[in-house]
Amino acid sequence: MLKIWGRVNSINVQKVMWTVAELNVPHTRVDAGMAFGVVGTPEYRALNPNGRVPTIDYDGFVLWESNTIVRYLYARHGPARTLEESYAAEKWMDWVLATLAAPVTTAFWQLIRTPAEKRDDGAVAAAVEQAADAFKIADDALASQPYLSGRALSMGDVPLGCFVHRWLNLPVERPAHPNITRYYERLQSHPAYRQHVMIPLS
Ligand SMILES: N[C@@H](CCC(=O)N[C@@H](CS)C(=O)NCC(=O)O)C(=O)O
Repeated sequence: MLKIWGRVNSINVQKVMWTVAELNVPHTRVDAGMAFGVVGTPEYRALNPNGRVPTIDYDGFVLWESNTIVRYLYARHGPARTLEESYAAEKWMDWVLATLAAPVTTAFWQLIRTPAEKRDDGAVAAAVEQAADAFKIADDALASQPYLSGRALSMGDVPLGCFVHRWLNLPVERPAHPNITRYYERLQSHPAYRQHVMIPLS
């Protein structure tokens, strides 16, 4: 049986929860992180020395790093793929980590998890500009195909799909990215996305 540790409002946990629901993998989930604690206990640190979420234990195989967990679950339970299909998805997963995650996360933490009087407006403005530039790259890619690595949803869509929900629900002015907007609508046709990713930002 698959066991997942992590609170549901963590974007990295959402990647895993969306994946297990999308692939119909039986699982249990334990709240952990932030107000739930757990991540500081010696037992948890023995599983994940980073003290972060998510962590999984799948029949005794322990794994952390959300993108790696998504890759593992798709390899174990996802549809068969060619090498090229796999790497087309891998590219976007790494791109989100390397290029998109930091500015969206800065804007999210400033606007959603920082009291107004403590906010750094300059940091928000810089992060929003950087995120908008990065989203333009994904917007261009989605002009010619419905999903990031082709005609069907794949693991390559999981990190971006989670960040798209955050980005489009932040209280900021953002440039129009029509293909990203259509992509967000398309993702909403997946019940697992609606259930695990489309939750209010907190
Ligand atoms: N690179 C790691 C990052 C993990 C991470 O930073 N998780 C955050 C939540 S999104 C966390 O554990 N925060 C501390 C907490 O929840 O207590 C991954 O993708 O799994």
